[in-house]
Amino acid sequence: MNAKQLKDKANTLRIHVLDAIYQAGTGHIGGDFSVIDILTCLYNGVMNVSPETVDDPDRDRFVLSKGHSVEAFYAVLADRGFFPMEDFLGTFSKLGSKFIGHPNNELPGIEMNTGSLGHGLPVGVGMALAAKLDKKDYRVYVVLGDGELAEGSVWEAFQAGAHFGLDNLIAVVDRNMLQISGNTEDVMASGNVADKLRVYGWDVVDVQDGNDPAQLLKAFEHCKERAGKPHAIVAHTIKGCGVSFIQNQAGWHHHVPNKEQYEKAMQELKGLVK
Ligand SMILES: Cc1ncc(C[n+]2csc(CCOP(=O)(O)OP(=O)(O)O)c2C)c(N)n1
Ligand SMILES: [Mg+2]
Repeated sequence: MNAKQLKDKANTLRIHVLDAIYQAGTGHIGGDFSVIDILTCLYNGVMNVSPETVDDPDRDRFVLSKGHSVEAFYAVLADRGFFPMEDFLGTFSKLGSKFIGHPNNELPGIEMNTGSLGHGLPVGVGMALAAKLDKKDYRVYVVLGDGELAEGSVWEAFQAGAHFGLDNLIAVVDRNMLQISGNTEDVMASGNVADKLRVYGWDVVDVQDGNDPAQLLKAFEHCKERAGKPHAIVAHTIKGCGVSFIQNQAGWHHHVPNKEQYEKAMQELKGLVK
């Protein structure tokens, strides 16, 4: 799939995410729209995983460490055929549904339950180290939020990843400059994340537009070609990307659109897909 097709797919999936959140009356729309281009690329060309290979020991592993962006994750997995889209859209966040408000590993294709920030990368390090010990070729992809970088466990994992030379580990930081309560640099400054990770011994690609599949695909390709160090992609994204009044607003981290906002957002997103 080329970059244009991936962007169209991501925007179509934004429409499903909007529907799911509006109908359920809950969800994290800002982080979903920030990360959905990254997830769309990973599951449509980058990672070696499919609905037929969810139990294959050689499959690539994926962990959504910023688990609150689960609506984007469910939409991308449904689109790839891991489960029916209607099951997600029809039951999301309802009593008894497996489609709960954070990733649920009872669903096919979900490796790890996440939501408590700061745990995905440490587990990803373990998965990548296991591949090395078992002499397997699979890669491990972990997506983190930039607010999540305030968790100390993340930095222990960055250190361990370099220590063990885990070049089969790819950490993607969704660098949208916002977290739940405001700008990341006001809440807990991360500064130049790429520079920090280089000092930690990681191979780093700074992606200027982390909502552009063309730039993301190039970065993922680079990671596959380089050996010796773990890889980090610092993806400079826009939180809420795709809807004018949602993007770059901390208040939309966990805000649910009312009817008027839903209709306006839907109109804007449909305009993007054409
Ligand atoms: C350990 C932990 N502390 C607090 C929270 C509450 N929380 C949920 S999302 C969030 C902000 C995350 O910001 P960021 O990682 O930047 O995500 P994004 O901007 O991509 O939505 C917080 C603090 C949590 N889920 N886990
Ligand atoms: Mg953020």
